Amino acid sequence: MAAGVTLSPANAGYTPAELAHQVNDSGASLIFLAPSHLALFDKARPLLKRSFSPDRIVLLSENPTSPYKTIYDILGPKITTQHFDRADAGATAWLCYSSGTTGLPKGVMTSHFNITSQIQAGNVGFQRMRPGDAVLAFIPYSHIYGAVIGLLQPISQGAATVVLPRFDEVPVLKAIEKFKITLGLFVPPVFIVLLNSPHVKKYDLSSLKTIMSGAAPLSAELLHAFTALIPQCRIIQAYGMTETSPNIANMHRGISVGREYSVGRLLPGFQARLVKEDGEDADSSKGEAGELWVRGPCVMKGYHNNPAATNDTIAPGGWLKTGDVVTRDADGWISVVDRKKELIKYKGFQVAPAEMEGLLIQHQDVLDAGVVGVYDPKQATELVRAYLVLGGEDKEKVAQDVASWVTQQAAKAKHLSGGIVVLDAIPKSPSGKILRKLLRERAKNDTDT
Ligand code: 4UV
Repeated sequence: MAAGVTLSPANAGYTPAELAHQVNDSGASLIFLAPSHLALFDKARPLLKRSFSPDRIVLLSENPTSPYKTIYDILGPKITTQHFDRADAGATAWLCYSSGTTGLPKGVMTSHFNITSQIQAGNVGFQRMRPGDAVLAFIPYSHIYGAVIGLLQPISQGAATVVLPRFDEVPVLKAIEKFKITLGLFVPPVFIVLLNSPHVKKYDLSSLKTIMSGAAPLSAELLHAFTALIPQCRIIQAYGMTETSPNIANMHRGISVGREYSVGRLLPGFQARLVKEDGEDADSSKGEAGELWVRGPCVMKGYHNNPAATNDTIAPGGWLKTGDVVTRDADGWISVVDRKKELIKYKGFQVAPAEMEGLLIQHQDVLDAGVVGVYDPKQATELVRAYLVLGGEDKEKVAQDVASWVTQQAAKAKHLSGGIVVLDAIPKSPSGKILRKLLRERAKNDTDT
């Protein structure tokens, strides 16, 4: 980043096709890889638009059997502090992928200015990081939460960041004890796993001062239950999106009783509007809800190579449409009450229904598909459910084949964890648009998966 390049972080759990899509779409010209991902990259190669000569591939650690350079060959054995002044504040620093309010995942152009603004705005209250703090980040760096809050904010403030490749119960508890973690970055399902864990009591978690929960709604019940488990630790809920670098609002000044359902107040620098279906601003004093539109220095530059999607998302005046329906009380506390956009959140990961439907109809026995999220309170996450019109005789067997086929084609978040429901037809509008709202309503009552 300091050298002025744009980084596009890819999910380590991607399939070759998913990785190839991001490499091609982002126009990446250099690939940084852990040696454990060389095999994945080799499988993606036939799908790539450009060929990568060996000098365009850099390994992140030594691997004696491969011809590629490592990052240490480039930086030297001892990494020293250097000042770079090549990066222009408005240049794209980070290109994460997000489906936004509709359609397929798109590259979100996050500038250096967006990130430094986010770090300054976010480094307040209980989310503040300073030297001596240790932040636990198992949230992937391919997601803006991991990238900005888990990596760049602690580094910029002189705090330590402790990196784990994924969330696993015991390694996480061990890391909290060993590294005296002060700030944990969680997503809602993690609270449930730890609440049910027999191991929690075996570790010293007394260093924890704050845990941030983001990327999906955290219920007041979970918040209270976890506070009872680790009483000295404050749970603060944060809300935001890839397109806003990410944090828009959080409980940076703590929670007040009766406001546990809220995602807190706007971060400094953000302005907000609540816009109703008819385009008018909602009257917050009457408790009216509206789609949250925000503007400010953390709002992305736009979608990479996609001016049409950018124009649909950023309204005149610089207002970014979040796709979330919220209310705001007289003290400015915001509550997310609905999601207007198509997006499904599986354990904080994005799943774009349009991408899943496009994939599913490639299966020979899938005649039509509609995909929605269904909430599972036991895991505190949405699951991915497919409504399918199927060919073939034995529909049950075909459905099983489709489910296992998807596990080969897509990263784990996109597997059909919410099951398959077979329909005679997918509900559509006269213009052919899938009526996902009807499917979501149906999902609330369905027991037939
Ligand atoms: O684009 P994205 O995948 O972005 C995120 C951002 C997560 C974070 C994490 C730490 C923060 O401090 C922060 O501010 C944000 O997940 O998905 C964006 C959508 O996820 C839903 C909402 O629909 C967003 O538009 N979402 C994110 N956080 C919450 C949430 C939340 N706390 N409550 C309800 N929905």
